[in-house]
Amino acid sequence: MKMADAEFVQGFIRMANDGWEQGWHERNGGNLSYRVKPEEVQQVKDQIRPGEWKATGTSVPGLAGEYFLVTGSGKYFRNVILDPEDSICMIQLDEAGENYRIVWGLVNGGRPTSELPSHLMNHEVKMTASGGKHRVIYHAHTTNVIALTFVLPLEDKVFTRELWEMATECPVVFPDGVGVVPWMVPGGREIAVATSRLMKKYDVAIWAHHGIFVSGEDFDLTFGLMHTVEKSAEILVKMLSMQPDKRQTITPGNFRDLARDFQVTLPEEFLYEK
Ligand code: 2HA
Ligand code: ZN
Repeated sequence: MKMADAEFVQGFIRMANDGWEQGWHERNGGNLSYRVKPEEVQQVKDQIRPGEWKATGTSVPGLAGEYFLVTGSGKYFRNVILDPEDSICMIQLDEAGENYRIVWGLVNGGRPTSELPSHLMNHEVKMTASGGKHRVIYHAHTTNVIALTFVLPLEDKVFTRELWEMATECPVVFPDGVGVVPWMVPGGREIAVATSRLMKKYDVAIWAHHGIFVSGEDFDLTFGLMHTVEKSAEILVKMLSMQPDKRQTITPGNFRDLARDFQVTLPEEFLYEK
């Protein structure tokens, strides 16, 4: 089967294009990775042409030998649907989890996303925490969440509570809350370590003045999580633009009622009195 026709590659391409259409991927902004299932690797094994081993910039022994689809460094999300072979690639990790080789894609040269260390370290943490279920890591430059990082304190408990209050579905969609990474230089191991530390607890990590990382089991759940967080942020930006204070809101008591009826656990640390 041609790689780009495989269902998992089609799902990856559609998600990249959905993100572009949301306006989250100006120029080469954002990146996406998917941990490929062994049976999916089998479907496309005649397309695989292993290249040279190169350093990932980090160490993820828990992901030894795994295959990933990833967007290319400097590539534009808006081009993924038009020319996937130029914009994305499939890589394989070595047995130490320290080197990768491109096995398909990036036909005109290039390398995987500049945020590969963050993607891989998040995959390692989330794979363990989810018992192998999480497969998608997605980074986007979401306008409203970025705007909020200039006006809200950069604290997990503030971002979680404010985003939860903006839409009733939020505590059900991200009951563990969201983490916040202060401004850091992107692209390296240091920001990857900080992000993956938060990903042990959350499925969402906000990068101050930059964007969001989310993790999920499949393309629908992961895109849906990004979309829900960003939509809630948009409502908060609109609300703050109308007036600085809320006349009424969802209260800690309301959240406890919601948690009971929807059978989710909402940590009490986020249900503080203001
Ligand atoms: O340009 O989003 O964080 C890709 C990025 C880097
Ligand atoms: Zn970015």
